Amino acid sequence: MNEIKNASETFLQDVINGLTQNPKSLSSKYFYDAAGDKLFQKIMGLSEYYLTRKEFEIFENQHAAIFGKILRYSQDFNLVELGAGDGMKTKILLRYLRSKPEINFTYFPVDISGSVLQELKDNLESELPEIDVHPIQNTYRNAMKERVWENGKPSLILFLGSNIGNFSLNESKDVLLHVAQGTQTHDWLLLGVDLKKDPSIILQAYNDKQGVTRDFNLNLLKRINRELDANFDLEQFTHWPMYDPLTGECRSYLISQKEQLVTIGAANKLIRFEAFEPIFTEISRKFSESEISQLASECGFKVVDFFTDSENYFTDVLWQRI
Ligand code: AVJ
Repeated sequence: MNEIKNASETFLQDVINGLTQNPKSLSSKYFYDAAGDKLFQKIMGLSEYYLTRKEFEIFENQHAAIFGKILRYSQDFNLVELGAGDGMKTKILLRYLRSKPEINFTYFPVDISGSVLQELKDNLESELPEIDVHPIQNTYRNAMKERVWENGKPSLILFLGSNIGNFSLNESKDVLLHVAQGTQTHDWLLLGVDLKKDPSIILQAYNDKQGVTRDFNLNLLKRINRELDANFDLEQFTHWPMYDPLTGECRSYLISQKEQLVTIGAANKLIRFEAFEPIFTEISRKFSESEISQLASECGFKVVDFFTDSENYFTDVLWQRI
């Protein structure tokens, strides 16, 4: 009960802070309530959203090569996944590990969303019941600080699906420094990164024809209405994604279509919007291979190998802690 209260107080605090700043912003980590989880699952199936498909291809074709690097050193380890979500792609890796009797591991999926973690746990209990699963509902940084898995064994940290792209450059360094601080020398990080590519391909992935990504973005306002007793009129906000090839940032905004006042009942606050004022809601950063290598060295890792799909759209890069 206490935890639930704290979580919703933090949510309220973050929303009020974000909406009283100029420019206004809301954190994309709040996209993922039960409805947001469902919408993101729908996004992963869209033809425009290549990211999931490409990472799937990498795992299908290269899982043995990836684990060939890691398992040479230890057959007994902690498998920690930051932002596990529904774990669909990870299941390819889990099935492979389970098929090797000499390998001994416990799986620690970390996610901010309790509903998606429960779904993952239920799914693994029925499909891969031999795997020892310990879900952790937490943010990446807090999970890396608390390290409930710590037992002296080596760790492989999975940070897949371009989840690292959701941070500003400074924040992503900070998250990766938390990973470095929470691991030992020679531990592993498998990092899923979306690569810089033709801007039109990237933009379409965040502006699909069916409008699922629009609904996903707008769902944040719906969640604020429901959980924080607010009255956003969803008809009066539009989805606006844009990609900057220089920074590699795909940014999403919600644009207020008119001058309007919105009440956040839980804080007894009125928020004023000017006509066409944006709320910045999400960043999905794309990297080049050289930027990934630089990030690794800045954060205390060395690059062991890049595992990339046939079109060079996406890469799962294996880092080792130095
Ligand atoms: C789950 C953070 C990887 O940034 O591509 C999908 C979320 N946002 N469509 C991404 C998302 C809009 C996604 N990540």
